[in-house]
This record gives sequence, structure tokens and C-alpha cells, in this order.
Amino acid sequence: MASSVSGHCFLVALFLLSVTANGEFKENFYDTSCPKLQETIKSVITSALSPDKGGEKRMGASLLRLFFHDCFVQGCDASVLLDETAQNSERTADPNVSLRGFNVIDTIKTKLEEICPRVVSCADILALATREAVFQLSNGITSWTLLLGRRDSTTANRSQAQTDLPRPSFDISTLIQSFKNKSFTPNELVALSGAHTIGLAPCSAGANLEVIAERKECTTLILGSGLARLDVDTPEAFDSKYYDGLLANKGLLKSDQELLNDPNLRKLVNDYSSKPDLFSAHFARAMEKLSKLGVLTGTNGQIRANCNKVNSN
Ligand code: HEM
Ligand SMILES: *[C@@H]1O[C@H](CO)[C@@H](O)[C@H](O)[C@H]1NC(C)=O
Ligand SMILES: *[C@@H]1O[C@H](CO)[C@@H](O)[C@H](O)[C@H]1NC(C)=O
Ligand SMILES: CC(=O)N[C@H]1CO[C@H](CO)[C@@H](O)[C@@H]1O
Repeated sequence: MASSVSGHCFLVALFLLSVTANGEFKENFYDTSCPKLQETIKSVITSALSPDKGGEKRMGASLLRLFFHDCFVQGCDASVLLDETAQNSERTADPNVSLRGFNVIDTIKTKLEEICPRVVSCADILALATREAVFQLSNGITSWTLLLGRRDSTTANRSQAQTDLPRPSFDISTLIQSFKNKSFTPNELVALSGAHTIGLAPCSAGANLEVIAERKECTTLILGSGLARLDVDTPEAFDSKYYDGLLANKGLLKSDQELLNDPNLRKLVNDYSSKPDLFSAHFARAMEKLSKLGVLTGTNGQIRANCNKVNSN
């Protein structure tokens, strides 16, 4: 016991040493270098989610998904934002179909380059924009601590995007393995899947014909074309209704319904469905963990001037 505790402390010390050696990663990283950062994020996200300002609530879902895809491939390093001119762009990897939200990140970046040029990384912008969007769509309930000081990658990795992002066709054991590969527990898989309480997916991604047929968005044209609500009940509110939908067998994706195929996870789905605060707390904790995956700090990577391109100098 004693030796395992000291071994543990040793690993923690080693970890802290490596983080500080590589550069700071802390909540107030930009307080002096870009004091208007938080208000800039807030105002752009508020507009992006407001229909009367030309925005749409779904954009919050699109940003959340973009952030997930960034962090699961090569870490939260804005690699997902690199455009097609970058070798190995992740944007066109199979699971990237219909990624959105790039323009919102670009809008924030343009404003920040005016007030504090070359200071704020695209990776931090995406992390902050995602947190703000979820905060707003949850009516100020769901939020988490974000350490800042991420740097932007100079590469993307399309083949890793193909292999490391989970597919909607995965069964429960493959989903568990996919998240385990990124250090997440099965319980965290269930909490993070709650992201599907907002947003849309192609009807064709739906696994259950009955569910597709019930979604009027899917039946207006040809059955299965169009976009369907991932949470049939409240697709624009960040709440725990997604889990109610699973229990009613109305989950859109096979990977959603699969969470019920493990007795322990099914119990957690039940808990989240009846205790929205518990879901909110666990989702926040898992997002905080997601936001730390594979970050570049210190002198690693760079601060891109344009989020879609590696700096030319
Ligand atoms: C558990 C494994 C997961 C699978 C198999 C999966 C799969 C999918 C698929 C197929 C779509 C529709 C994509 C499209 O439009 O083509 C989607 C949408 C979405 N995913 Fe996931 N996802 C998973 C986990 C996550 C996680 C962990 C998050 C965030 C933390 C997330 C956030 C979202 C959001 C918010 C949308 C809606 C996006 C929008 O409306 O633009 N997903 N997901
Ligand atoms: C891309 O990711 C794969 C799988 O993780 C890895 O083997 C490969 O070295 C990476 N390629 C680059 C260019 O980083
Ligand atoms: C998990 O990682 C292993 C080793 O890299 C890989 O072979 C396997 O395909 C991964 N599984 C999933 C579901 O991503
Ligand atoms: C939006 C986007 O770039 N979608 C692409 C995702 O990947 C598939 C398969 O590689 C492409 O066909 C899509 O165009």
C-alpha cells in the first residue's frame, strides 16, 4: 500500500514537472495578454446561437462536436481546423461528414487578432467557445473549469481521425474500447454521449427504421434523407432528456441505444434520466478531462494567425 502510494506520488510529481517544464497551463493564462478574451467569446457565441442575430441554436451542438473531434485526434490542438491545403487534413476523414462551426471560430479569431494579435491559440478558442455554447444552451447550468495555454498543432492526421473517432455503428464493447483508448471509463462514455442531447444527425445515420419513420424531418423527402434530432424531445436544450429518449428506445444512432446493452451502464442512463444535476456534474467533469487530452504547451506547436492554416513564417 505504502509503496503504491509513493509510486503514485512519484508519477504525479513527474507529471507536474513535465507540464511546468513544457509551459504553463492555467485558468488565467490570458488575463494580462488578452483581458478581453472572455467577453469576446461570450459575445460571438451569443450571436452565433441567436436566430434574431442570424445565428441558430444548433451551432452550439456543432461546436461541441467539433471540439470532441479535435481532442480525440492528436489531442486538443486545433488540428481539426486545418483546411484541405494542409496535408492530412482531418476535415474530410469519414467521421467528419458535416462538421460545422469553423466560421464561428474564424469570427472569434479575427476579432482577437485585432485586439491581441498572435496571442490566443485556436485550440483555446475552440475549447472556450464550446464551454460557452454549452453554458448558454443549458441556461447557465452546465460549465467546467478550463485551463488555458494550449498551442496549435502544425500537423493534422487524417488516418488517426479515421481510426480513433467512434462510429455510430459501434456496439457497446467497441465504444468502451474506443473511449478507453483515450483514457475514458465506460461511465464517462455514458456521460459524454449525453452531448447528443443537442444537435442533428443525418437521418441515414439512424439505426432503427421505426425511429426514423417517427421523425418527421426524415419523412418529408425520401425516407432517411434530411437531418434528424439526436434528442427527439429537446434538441436545442442542453438537458438530460437524451437519456429519457434512450429509455424509450428513441435514440437515433445505434451507438446511442447500445449504452443500454450493459447492465451497469443502463443503470447510469436511468440515473441521468431521473437526476439532471447528476448528469450535468458528470458531463462537466468528463469535458474537463477531454479538454486536457494531448495539449501542446510552452514552446510546442504555435499560435496560428489563421485557424485554418499553419503559419508560413
Ligand atoms: C460515443 C460515440 C459517438 C458516436 C458514435 C458519435 C456519432 C455521431 C454522429 C454519427 C453524428 C452525426 C454526424 C453527422 O452530422 O454526420 C454525431 C453528431 C453529434 N455529436 Fe456525436 N458521437 C459520439 C460521441 C460524441 C461526443 C463524446 C460528443 C461531444 C462531447 C458528441 C457530440 C455530438 C454533437 C453535439 C452532435 C450534433 C452536431 C450538430 O448538430 O452539428 N458526440 N455524433
Ligand atoms: C498519425 O496517427 C497514426 C496513428 O496514431 C500514427 O501512427 C502516425 O504516425 C501519425 N502520423 C503523423 C504524420 O503524425
Ligand atoms: C484501440 O487502440 C488499439 C491500439 O491502438 C487499436 O488497435 C484499436 O483498434 C482501438 N480500438 C478502437 C475501438 O478505437
Ligand atoms: C464536410 C466534409 O468534408 N465531408 C467529407 C467527409 O469525409 C467523406 C469521406 O471521406 C467525404 O466524402 C466528405 O465530403
